[in-house]
Amino acid sequence: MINKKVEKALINQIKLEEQSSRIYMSMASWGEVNGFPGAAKFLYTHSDEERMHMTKLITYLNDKGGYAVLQPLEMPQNKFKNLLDVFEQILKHEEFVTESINKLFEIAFNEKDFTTSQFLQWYIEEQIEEESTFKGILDKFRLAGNQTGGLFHLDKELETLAIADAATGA
Ligand code: OFO
Repeated sequence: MINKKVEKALINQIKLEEQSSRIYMSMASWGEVNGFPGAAKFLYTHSDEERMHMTKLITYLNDKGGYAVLQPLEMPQNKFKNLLDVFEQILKHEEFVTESINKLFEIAFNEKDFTTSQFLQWYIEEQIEEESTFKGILDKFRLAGNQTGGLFHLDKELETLAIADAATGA
C-alpha cells in the first residue's frame, strides 16, 4: 500500500498535469483564432503531452494500491497580449511545475518511498527538457523581434517542432 502522504502529493501533481493540459489547450485555441496555426498545432500537441504525464501518474498510483481521484480544475486564461505573452507564461508555468515535481520527490524520499522517487526521475528529466525547449523558443522570439515576417517564420518553426514532438512523443 502506498504511503498516504505520498498518495496525496501524487494526486496534487495529477491535478497540476491536467490543469497544464487545459492551459495549453486554451492557448492553442487562442493561437488558432489569432492567426498562429503553427503555434496552435504545437500547443495542441503539448496539451496532449501533459495529458500523457497525467495518465502516467494515475496508472502508477493505482498500480501501487492507491486511488487517483481527479480534482476540480480552474478555468484557464483565454486572453493573451500576443504570442510572446503566451510563451512567457508557459515558461513561468513550467518552472512552477518543476518546483512541484521537486517537492513531490522530496516527500516521497523523506517517506522512504524509493520506488516513487525512482519513478519521478522521469518527470525530473522531462522538466529539464521542457524548460530548455521553452527557453529556446523565447530566444527565437528575441531574434524575431516584433516584425511580422519574423513572427511568421517562428510560427512555421513551431509547426515543425510540433510534428517532431508528435513523432517522438516528447
Ligand atoms: Fe509540462 O510537463 Fe508535465 O510534467
